[in-house]
Amino acid sequence: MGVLNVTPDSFSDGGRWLDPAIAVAHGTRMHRDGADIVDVGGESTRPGAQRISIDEELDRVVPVVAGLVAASVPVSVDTMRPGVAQAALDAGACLVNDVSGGRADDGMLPWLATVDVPYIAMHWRGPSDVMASLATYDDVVAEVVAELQQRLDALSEAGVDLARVVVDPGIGFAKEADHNWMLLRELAQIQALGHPVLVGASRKRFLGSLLADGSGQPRPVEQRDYATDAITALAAGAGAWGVRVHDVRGGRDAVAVAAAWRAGQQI
Ligand code: PMM
Repeated sequence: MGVLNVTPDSFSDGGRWLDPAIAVAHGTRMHRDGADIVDVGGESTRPGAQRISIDEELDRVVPVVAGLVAASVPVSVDTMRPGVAQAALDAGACLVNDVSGGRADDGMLPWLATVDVPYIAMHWRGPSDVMASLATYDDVVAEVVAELQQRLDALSEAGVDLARVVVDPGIGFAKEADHNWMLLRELAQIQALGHPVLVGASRKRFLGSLLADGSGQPRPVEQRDYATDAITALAAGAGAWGVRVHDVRGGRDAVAVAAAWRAGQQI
């Protein structure tokens, strides 16, 4: 899954793809480079980010979704709002990626029951402006698994067919670095929920701190792709359904290596 943030303020690619034509060109390039799907988001979720209005989100997202669909690129929409998700589906998107797992908007789950598309439910504890204060766990893996299970139960109660639900541990969302590493180490426990698992670690802050220089300066965002590729290879090797990355070429190579490694032959 290639990341396409049509926002002024996302931590990695904020401001680069605000012009719809440039965004569509970049998304098309990611698809050509091997992204199976391009994930279009109009609202930044970086730590501390403020919410934007639905009109602003629609203005950012819909033209880009439509442009990519016109170029035959499979598109997912990264949104917490059912109104934006519906508009994106109307424009041809084929998957809904909700970082709040339906918790940010009470209308998401009832709406989801009325459509028939795959849905990614990410582990989320609260909006970006407060999530840092919610990163408290006794046992991060057990709690994330339990909270994802609650989302699956809520989805089922709302009438959503669970066969179309992907789960995501929400790397970096109300998580400190060691929470992220523990969740990655124990990915099998997320997979034991019985759903495909998406991992979104690309260029995130915990990679910056892992690769800090001698004086403790974090590795800059644009120099975190090799580490991201290592996570992709390990996640794919562990059987993740998908990875959400900015640099698709490196990610694709990492997936190819993991697939050959698992198969014991070139495939
Ligand atoms: N991370 C971000 C945004 N959307 N969606 C899913 N399912 N999983 C993630 O980990 C995730 C996401 C934030 O990263 P970005 O600013 O690079 O988009």
